[in-house]
Amino acid sequence: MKPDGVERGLIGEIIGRLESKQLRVVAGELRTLDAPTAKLHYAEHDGKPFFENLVAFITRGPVLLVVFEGPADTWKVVRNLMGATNPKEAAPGTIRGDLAIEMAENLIHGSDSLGSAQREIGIFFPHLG
Ligand code: FUP
Repeated sequence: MKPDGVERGLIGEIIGRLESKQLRVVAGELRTLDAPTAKLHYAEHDGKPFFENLVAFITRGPVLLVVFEGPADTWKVVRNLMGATNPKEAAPGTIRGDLAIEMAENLIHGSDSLGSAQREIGIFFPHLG
């Protein structure tokens, strides 16, 4: 969960939606990211016009880092619950569709493939790798 979600007091709401889907929390930590870690995490966006703002946003306060476990394709299940990247286009019923409005403050990140999940878990929870 991104800093906006923590700031807005939406931890319970957002984690609750994933838990209600029957995904299980297997690791979690509230942590303020430093810029090098944020840049590593978002390396695929390095050089894009929004990159510096994205790094400033994601490091402005604590994020809630959570690893969820599910029966299969958990990353896909989470992405479906998150909704589209741009909250203005995210479907009602999704986290972003119901709770966010600005692209730059879209509440939640989720890995977009099994490989991304492995990579990101390695960055934030190296002991789980
Ligand atoms: P997502 O995987 O849905 O989180 O989206 P991306 O990895 O494509 O983008 C990561 C974050 O960069 C988004 F959550 C918001 C931000 N972003 C912008 O601010 N502007 C853009 O044009 C694209 C992404």
